[in-house]
Order: sequence, then C-alpha cells, then structure tokens
Amino acid sequence: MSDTTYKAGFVSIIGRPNVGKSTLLNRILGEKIVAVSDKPQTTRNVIRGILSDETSQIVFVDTPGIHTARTRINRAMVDAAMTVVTGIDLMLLVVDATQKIEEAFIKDICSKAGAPIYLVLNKIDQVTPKEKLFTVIEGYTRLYDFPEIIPISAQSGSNIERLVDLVREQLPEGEALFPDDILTDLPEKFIVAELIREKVFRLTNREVPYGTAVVVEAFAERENGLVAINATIMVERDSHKGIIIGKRGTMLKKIGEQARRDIERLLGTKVYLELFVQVQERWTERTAMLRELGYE
Ligand SMILES: Nc1nc2c(ncn2[C@@H]2O[C@H](COP(=O)(O)OP(=O)(O)OP(=O)(O)O)[C@@H](O)[C@H]2O)c(=O)[nH]1
Ligand SMILES: [Mg+2]
Repeated sequence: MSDTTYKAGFVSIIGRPNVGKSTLLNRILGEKIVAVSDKPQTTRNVIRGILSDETSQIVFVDTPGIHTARTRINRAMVDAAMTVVTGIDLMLLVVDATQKIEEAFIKDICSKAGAPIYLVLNKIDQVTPKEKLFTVIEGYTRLYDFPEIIPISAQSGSNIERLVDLVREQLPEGEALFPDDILTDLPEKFIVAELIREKVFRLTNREVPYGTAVVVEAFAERENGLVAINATIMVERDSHKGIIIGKRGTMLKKIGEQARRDIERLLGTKVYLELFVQVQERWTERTAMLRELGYE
C-alpha cells in the first residue's frame, strides 16, 4: 500500500546468559543462524539478524549474555554486549520468567540504556501455575517503567508475532538499511562456523565447549550444486582434542552429521563437510587469536 510509511531500525536483544536471546532471534527469523544451547555463554559475538517485509526492516542484534566475566574472552563478550545498549532504536531486555528477579542487574541495565526498553518475559511455557505470571509482571513493573512487558515463549513461538508487531510500531520511519533478501550481514562462513560450534556446545561438557572455536577454512560450490566445506575446531588442550574426536572418531562424526544437517537446511543444498581438530594452547587468553576470531 502506498500510504503506509516504511519503517526501519535496530533492536538489540540483551540479557543474562541462557535466558533464550538467541532462541528468540532464530524464532523471529524462522531460520537457525545463531547457536543455542542449554549452557550459559553460548553466544560470543554481536550478531545481526534481519527481518524484512513490505512495511519494515527490523535489524535484531543478538548479544552475548551479560555476566561477571573473569576470563579474557568472557570480558570481550560482555563488552561487546554492552556496546549495543546505545546506538539503537529499541532494546529488548530478555529475562527468564521462571527465575527470580535480579533487581540490581535490571536497574543497572535500564539506567544505561539509550533507547526505550521493552521487557521480554521468556520461557512462559515453564511458568506454573499460569497465575504466577501476574506476580512476575508486577515485580518487574515495580522496578522500572517499561513501556511494554511482553510474555513469550521463544521455544514454542507463543506471542512472538505480537512481540514483532510491538517492535515494528516503535521503529522510526526510514529506508531499508540492508538488502531485503538477506537474513544477516555476516558472511555464510561465519554462520556455518556458528552452527558447528553449536553442536560442540550441545554434545560436550564442562570446560570443553568453552575452550573451542570453529574456523571455516574452505567453502566451495561445486558444479553439481554441492557445497564443500572444510572447518577446523580449535581446542585449548590435547585432552580436549581427544574428547572432541571421541572413541574411534565417533564424537567428531556426530558433530559433523548434526552440523551438516543444519547447514544443508540453511543453504538449501547438499553439503560435504570435513572437520579437523587443532590444539591452540590458551587461545582464549591471547589477543591475536581473539582478534582473528572476531571476539575482540
Ligand atoms: N522452556 C523453554 N526453554 C527455552 C525457551 N527459550 C530458550 N530456551 C532454552 O534456554 C536455553 C538457552 O537458550 P539460548 O537461546 O542459547 O540463550 P541465550 O540467552 O542466547 O544464552 P547466551 O548466548 O549464553 O547468552 C536453551 O536450552 C533453550 O532451548 C523457552 O521459551 N522455553
Ligand atoms: Mg545466545
């Protein structure tokens, strides 16, 4: 319709680790482009996901969970998340509706925000009995005058359309900032690495996932439409290399198979995926490595 004005803007998704920020981004886009796992600190980079339609373009910015960071890489992650508190049109502060309200944290974030803040109460599928939700909403209302409080389930998709509608209303008039046919401004190589890293996060435990990074070394489209990908999983220790490879290569095979399925879905083509494992001691504390991987 010619009488509707086009809207465009940036919306950051901020919150504690593990509250479901990345699940929300994937749900909004209808595609998996960012890693999701049951472990905190899954997301390491600021990642833009773009939702375009005839009336608007919304650039959602997923961020690493904000926590008290002790290691070098974690400090870089939290710094990255905090940069997206300003320079945006709207902030979605995501909290886990089943967890207790962190007053000091909420107040601190709200005091730093340079844009309106909508509170997103996630995981409402886990709130029982349902009436408890009213108490939760009331608790947050007392802390800050949020223009909107939106209960959702990023996992089931409940109330996501409503959330996107409310976001759209808040955006300024403006022209699209990105082509309308891309889901993210990041290169395919990055998303592929992210999908592989997600499998490592899901399939390994304790300190192993936190010491891994994935680098896509080669990405080639063959004539028959098949995409051939070589990627290296970096680990911090020899013993971790053993865990990632597994008995007779079973773990690496599992990581590869699950990642390949996701990558094929994303690219819409057959994929040939070859994975390597390499030890890079203490890479999570080394400036050069952190830079190279885009974490600093
Ligand atoms: N039950 C339920 N689980 C959810 C929901 N949304 C996310 N989860 C789960 O919560 C966990 C964390 O989800 P993520 O999306 O990785 O959380 P995040 O906030 O991006 O975490 P970081 O990247 O570590 O900051 C995963 O196990 C998700 O499956 C939801 O609406 N309901
Ligand atoms: Mg995340």
